[in-house]
Amino acid sequence: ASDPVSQTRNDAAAQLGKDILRVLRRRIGKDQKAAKQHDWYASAILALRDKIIDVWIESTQRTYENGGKRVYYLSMEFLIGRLLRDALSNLGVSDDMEAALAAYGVDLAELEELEPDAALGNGGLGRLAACFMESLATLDIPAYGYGIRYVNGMFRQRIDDGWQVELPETWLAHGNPWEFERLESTYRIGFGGEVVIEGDGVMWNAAEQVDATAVDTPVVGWRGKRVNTLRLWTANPIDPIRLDAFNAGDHFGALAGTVRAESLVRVLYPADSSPAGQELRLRQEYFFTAASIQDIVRRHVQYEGDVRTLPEKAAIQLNDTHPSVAVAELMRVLVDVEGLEFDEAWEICKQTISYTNHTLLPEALETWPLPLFERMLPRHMQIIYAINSRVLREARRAGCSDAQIAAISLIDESGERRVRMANLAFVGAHSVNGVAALHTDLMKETVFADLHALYPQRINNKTNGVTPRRWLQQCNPGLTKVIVDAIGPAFLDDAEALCALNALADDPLLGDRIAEVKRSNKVALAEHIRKTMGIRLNPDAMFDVQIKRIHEYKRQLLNLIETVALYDQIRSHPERDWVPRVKIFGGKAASSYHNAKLIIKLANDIARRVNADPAVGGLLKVVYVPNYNVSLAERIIPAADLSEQISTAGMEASGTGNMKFALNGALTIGTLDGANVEIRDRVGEDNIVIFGLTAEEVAERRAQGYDPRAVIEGSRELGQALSAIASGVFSPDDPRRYEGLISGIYDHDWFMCAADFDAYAAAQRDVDGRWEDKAGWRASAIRNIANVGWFSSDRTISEYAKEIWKVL
Ligand code: DL6
Repeated sequence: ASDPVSQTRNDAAAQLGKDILRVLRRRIGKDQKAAKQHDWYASAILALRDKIIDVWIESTQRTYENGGKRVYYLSMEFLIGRLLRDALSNLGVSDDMEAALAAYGVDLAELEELEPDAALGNGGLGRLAACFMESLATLDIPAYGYGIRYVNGMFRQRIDDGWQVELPETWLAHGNPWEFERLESTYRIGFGGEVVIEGDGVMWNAAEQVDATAVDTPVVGWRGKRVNTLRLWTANPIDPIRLDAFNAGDHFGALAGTVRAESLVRVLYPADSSPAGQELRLRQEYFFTAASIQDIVRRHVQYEGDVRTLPEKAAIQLNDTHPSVAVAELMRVLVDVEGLEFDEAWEICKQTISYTNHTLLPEALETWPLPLFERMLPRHMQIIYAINSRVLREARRAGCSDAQIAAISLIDESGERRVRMANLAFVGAHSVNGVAALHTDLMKETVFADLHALYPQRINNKTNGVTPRRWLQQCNPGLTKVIVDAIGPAFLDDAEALCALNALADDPLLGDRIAEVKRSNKVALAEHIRKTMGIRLNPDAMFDVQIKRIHEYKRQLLNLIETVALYDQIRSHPERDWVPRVKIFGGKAASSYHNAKLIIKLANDIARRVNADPAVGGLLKVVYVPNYNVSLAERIIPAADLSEQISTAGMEASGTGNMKFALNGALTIGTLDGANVEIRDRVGEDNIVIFGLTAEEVAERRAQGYDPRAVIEGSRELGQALSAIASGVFSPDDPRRYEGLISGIYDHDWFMCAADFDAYAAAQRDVDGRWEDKAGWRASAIRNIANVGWFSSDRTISEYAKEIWKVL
């Protein structure tokens, strides 16, 4: 084309093409003829990376020159997924890259598929950290993410005969073109040993030491304004090999230090709602936290000269309690290394640190056996005692009772003595936030009630958000284009501008275009499922999706029971006008979580039976997509019609999948839990299907002595579905397989599947009715897209920045 814009584009693509060839030759060592797909992949990323580096260096310089405050986000997990498409899109060079590669006969989409999914996280908490990193760069806030460079991240899930099998994920097998090792940023991390008095102070003589070395990954903000750093720590032994031992013939013993160091960063613990409780986990937590704190203090002292101004220049956010040993570590550095008085250090610590809580599940609140903690971190234990004595004296002065003091204490004395990491984070922070309004209220009323009474200003809410770049623009380019055509491009820079769609919600033309995009996304997903699983799906059926970690409180089981009930109904009443549905499930279970793994097997057993039954005539299909991860979410969410957000009310802190689905035009069926409450408030109750007990009602039912058996006896549909499952209809090879799972519902039903069943089944029939009103459904889908811009992580981050970190 000859117009100036196309010419500039062509020039940019041609230049990028040259850059790629140069990289291919100079860094990969190949020419165009010899290059394989993987060589093109690496060359494309390295050529793009060169562009990113320029912005990265400029961003860092700008921060030093402005002397601005930096945000440090400490997180055990960063579920970043693939980076190529994200970086291309945020830099605005996707088309150039596509054209540049096409000139060599290479397809960008195919290269994107070669990128491993960086799964350095379990689920919501880790993905939130990744969305936050992108929004921090987008909002031009100088920030570092600090975490662990796991060699094997989240396990790869294979489904063998319906059972989950865990395999190691080798995401680094082909190297990682995004990262930069920073050998100069290496810190020595100690464990164990003893504390001795030395002069006026104390000295911790650690028994064991490893080196933590920084590995940096650039994080590109929208429109490439800023590039921030994700700094992940890797562990190196101080003595890679003990030659004395080796020469004496102890070849394995000589390498023990290396093995011990490497084991620190080998695996991500694959449980997200119950702490692993193992010594290695505490070692991991201290390892990355101590390296991060030392790095933060080093940077501050180097540029500011005085550690006392730390709170003016650094905001440290603890993502859950995993890094909460930071409170004790910062105190140790300030007192033992920098020589401050304890009280002055304590004020600096509180002003610098803030803490986010992500769960109320009591079993998920981390505590460590005191003897283990003391053995591994003897100096930190002393510091924790010193903090505790100050806090408890304050509590006493405030008139707390013995019971309140016991609840506030950093040490749980109720059984075997344990260090309470949530209490440590709470007292060591100036801000403690929940992740949705309901969750924050419940924090005040339940787990932190006594701490809240003592420090009533500390708890605040920051409702989660998701980055609309990855979760709308990149994963759903078709929808993005339709929206740009309808309301212009303002929403690309401000997701709340999507609300302009409200005025067009009933426009049949827009409804048609959005429905066309949805259908083509469904066709693409169906094709992927056909290729990978051999199951054929009807793209005109309703795609009803529940993808998330498998946990009893998330109630995949409720969905499955209702699926069985629907299956029964379709067979009993074939004459009715059933809405064809495809039930899509996906998610991983913690490897030690027996019931969660059984639920996966049940989903697969139901799928096998239902999908092979000619009596349902294609009206119902059930699919369990293996190895659910970020990349799969990017395929599935744009193709979903119905989003299942059905946790027992009061148990899901927020949810973020709920936001992603609504942003892509799916309707939600859900309980009044977590952020569902706020989604309902924004999209309007006519555009979401809410059912079931509220959090308050759940608590009341439990307090009154809930009797699930009586509930089941009162619901024919539920009783039949449960007895079908329990009696082996779906597991003829092992008829008793689900007996225990189902008797759990009869006996206690902690997650209230029975109590909510009838309401859920009725809500599903309501969904059917809405689906049949095509125009109504489309208008609701548009109203969802229009009103969830508020759930952008840009909004969330700007709230953290203004109210907690004071950087905006
Ligand atoms: O805040 C992010 C995410 C919430 O959206 C989920 O509701 C919540 O379950 C999740 N929590 C975790 C792990 N909990 N712990 N510890 O992933 O956080």
